[in-house]
Order: sequence, then C-alpha cells, then structure tokens
Amino acid sequence: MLTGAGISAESGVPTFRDSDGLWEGHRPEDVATPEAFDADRGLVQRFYDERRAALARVEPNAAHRALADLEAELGDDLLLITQNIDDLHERAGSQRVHHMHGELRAAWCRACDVRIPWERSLADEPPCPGCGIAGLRPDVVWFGEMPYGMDEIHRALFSCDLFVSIGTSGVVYPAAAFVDYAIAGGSETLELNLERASNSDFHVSRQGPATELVPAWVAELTTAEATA
Ligand code: BV8
Repeated sequence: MLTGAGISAESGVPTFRDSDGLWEGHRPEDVATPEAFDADRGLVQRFYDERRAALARVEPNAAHRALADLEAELGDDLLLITQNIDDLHERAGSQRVHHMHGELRAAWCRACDVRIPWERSLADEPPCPGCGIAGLRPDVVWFGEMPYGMDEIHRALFSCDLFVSIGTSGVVYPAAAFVDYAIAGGSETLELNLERASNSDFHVSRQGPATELVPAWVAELTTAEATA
C-alpha cells in the first residue's frame, strides 16, 4: 500500500500540488533539494520548521484510522509505505509505517551521520547531540536523493497480491512507478484518490475523498475476509 499527501489533505495538511502550491513564493520542488539547501540553508530549514510546527495543529482523519484498523486485522500481511513526512499514520495507530521520503520529526547530522527524533526548530542551527557540531538537516529525502528502503519496497511490490495507492498524484518517481512493478508481479491494483492520478493504469480506480473511500474499502475488505 502507498499513501501520498491526499490522505492527509482532510486533516488540513496542504498537498504538494494544491492549486496555490507555493511556499513563500517558492515551489516545494524548488525548496526540497540539496542544491536549495546549499544555496540558502535558512530558507530550507524554515520550510521544514514551519511544517514540523504545524503537525501540532492537525489530527489524523478517518482514512488514517481505517488503515490502522486494517493493520490490526492483517498484521505483517500489510506493508504501509508513505510518501508523506507527517506523523498522522502513527498518531492514528499504525505501527509499521515505512516513510520512504523521511520524516519531519527527525533530523540527520551530516557531520556524524546519525539520524535522531527531532521536534524543535533547525533554523537556529542547534548542535548535534551526538557530535556537538551544528550540522543537522531535516531527515527528509529531497529531489535527486534516493528514497529509503527501496530494496524492501521492491520485494514487497513484486510479491504482493494487492497494491493500493491512496491520495497521490503519481507524478513523483520512483513511487509513481510502484503500480507498474506491482502489475509486473501479477498483483491486483486499486487507486483511491480524489481524481485519476497521472500514472493511473490501475485495475480499479475509485474517485472521492480519502475519508469516505478508505473506510468504505477497509470495511469491504474486512467483511469479505470475515465471510471467506
Ligand atoms: C530519485 C519529501 C534518484 C520532501 C518528496 C523526470 C522523470 C521521472 C523522474 C524524474 C524526472 N526528473 C526528476 C526526476 C526524479 C524526481 C521526480 O520524480 N521528479 C518529479 C517532479 C518529476 N524524483 C526524485 O528526485 C526522487 N529521487 O529519483 O533519486 C537517485 C538515483 C540514484 C542515486 C540517488 C538518487 C526523490 C523524490 C522524493 C522527493 N521528496 N517529499 C518534502 O516533503 O518536502 S516528494 C513529495 O511530492 C511528496 O513526498 C510526495 O512524494 C510527492 C508527490 O506528492 P503527492 O503525495 O502525490 O501529493 P500531490 O500534491 O502531488 O498529490 C496529492 C494527490 O492527492 C492528488 O492526486 C489529489 O488529487 C489527491 N487528493 C487531494 N485531496 C484528497 C486527495 N485524495 C483523496 N482525498 C483527498 N481529500
């Protein structure tokens, strides 16, 4: 299963491609890069500081909670991969969340290479608790950087029975290609999204808000499991 910004939209977390998808006049894609960080560290640190602080003002929604219920039902038969860097899946109760693009609530020290939970600002360049050097960046995968855990993800995609894509535009790679790997592995594929995504060659595609589509689909699945 893959989720994107659309599953958090109804919690009030802006998606990347919302019509006004700009931040301080910048396109997120132009700020979420190593080059932008090298060119203007303060701008990029502020971009993530604001989004990290905003987490305290949002709550998981019915779609996040339905996926946590599904995990309780399926256990290790469910792998939840998210492109999102928010913590709403965890706060809804999901235990095994694979953040392929990293997390807002983590920092990465470029001096000693440790990754640590992080809640505060990074724009004030705090010292790394490990090595004391002020070299912390958000532990987030930027454009041009390799997403986390791709080997595990590929193994899961080629061996799963069902691949479900929820709330993603299918624009950003390699996540946008996951449906193709799943199909190549013989899996059924389902899209639950507000609109048909650009990479959508899913076997089944349902349009609507995640807080309606996801609980309904989880109920359908668990009822089918129960009567099987
Ligand atoms: C890599 C973390 C290589 C940061 C993110 C040309 C062709 C193909 C690829 C490329 C290319 N040029 C460049 C590339 C590579 C690039 C890429 O794909 N670029 C795109 C722009 C073309 N990809 C990369 O750079 C990736 N790395 O390729 O590495 C490599 C190889 C070897 C060694 C080293 C490196 C890394 C990409 C990761 C970037 N980081 N996030 C941050 O968050 O700040 S990406 C970011 O945008 C998100 O994390 C997310 O993954 C991505 C896409 O966003 P979505 O989640 O899909 O959200 P979006 O707004 O787009 O869509 C929301 C959807 O929800 C919509 O469809 C909407 O209809 C729907 N929706 C809205 N409301 C609701 C809803 N659905 C349901 N209910 C609702 N209520």
